[in-house]
Amino acid sequence: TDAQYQQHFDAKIAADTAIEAKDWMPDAYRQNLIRQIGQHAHSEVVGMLPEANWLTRAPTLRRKAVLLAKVQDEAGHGLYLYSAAETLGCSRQEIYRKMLDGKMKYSSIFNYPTLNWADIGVIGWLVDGAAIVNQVALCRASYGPYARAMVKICKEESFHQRQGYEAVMAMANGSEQQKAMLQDAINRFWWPVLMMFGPSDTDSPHSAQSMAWKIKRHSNDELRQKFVDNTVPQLEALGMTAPDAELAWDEAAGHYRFGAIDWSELHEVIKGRGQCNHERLQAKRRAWDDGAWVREGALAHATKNAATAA
Ligand code: FAQ
Repeated sequence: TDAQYQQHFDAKIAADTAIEAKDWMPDAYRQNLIRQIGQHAHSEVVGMLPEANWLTRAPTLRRKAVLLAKVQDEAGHGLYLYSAAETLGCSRQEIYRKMLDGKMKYSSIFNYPTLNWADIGVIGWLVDGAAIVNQVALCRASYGPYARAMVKICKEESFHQRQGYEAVMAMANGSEQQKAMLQDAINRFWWPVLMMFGPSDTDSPHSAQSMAWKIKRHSNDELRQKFVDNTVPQLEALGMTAPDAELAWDEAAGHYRFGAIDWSELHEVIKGRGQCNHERLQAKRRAWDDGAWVREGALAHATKNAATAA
């Protein structure tokens, strides 16, 4: 009976046994995973755009090769995640379409422009740094296919974070102009990066249930704090500052205290009114339309092969 299935599912969650694709699961658990994994996949795919903007303008061949590899990795992450979502019974086309139609979200951070080369270093360092803190926790998510995809993704993200830090180190040790560019990029990205972790725990509708199901192992605020604690020493090592007068070490708490986040900005960006929301969706819609001939060609080829085999 359903009650027995539910009991079996609850026992697995309690025992930290992974839920697999063919296992029974409550429909709300399935839908919640499709929502989160789908948004995560869309973020990887849309996340290629801000960096792709600088592929043709990277300062050296080495930087260009590294950035190309990183952007390709992001495409790969999108593919693993769409595959993980498909194991839950949704079609890739269907959720991709929802993203193109603005009915499914992707991370707020990719709605900010990349104005200069320093932004690319800062994305690798801070955006991938934030992504790792969030994704390391997801390696232990209760849904097996999602957790396993996260393990591989985290290994690649850690290379991304280091290449970003190496790029910003070069600028921090460079000319006064380079230092100023870096500080400006940090000033623009700092707060939006803190917003990547989602609304505060008191305003996060999905958190309680996702934590009970062990999809999320830590709350949004816990992960945000962990990121700040990791990052401030890196900021200091660069000789740079954060645009936050209240950022300070709290000896008693063993954490860095930071200023209030402007939640209205996150809400505006999530609602589609950020600086680049329109441009990002336009770019993805154009890519979808321009790729129609590839999909048609691949389908015709597969049909021909199947007929030959028969
Ligand atoms: N942006 O109740 P909660 C990357 C939405 S890293 C947009 O707290 P939840 C790597 C949320 O979806 C970035 N929307 O929700 C890379 C929900 O909306 P809904 C991707 C946000 O799910 C680097 C509503 O607000 N990483 O791509 C944001 O429990 C460089 C209420 O929020 C992931 O997606 C936001 N910042 O917690 C690629 C990680 N925050 O569905 C290229 C996986 C919240 O009700 C270059 N996801 N919302 O319409 C998660 O861990 C979670 O989904 C959270 C949100 C923590 C993002």
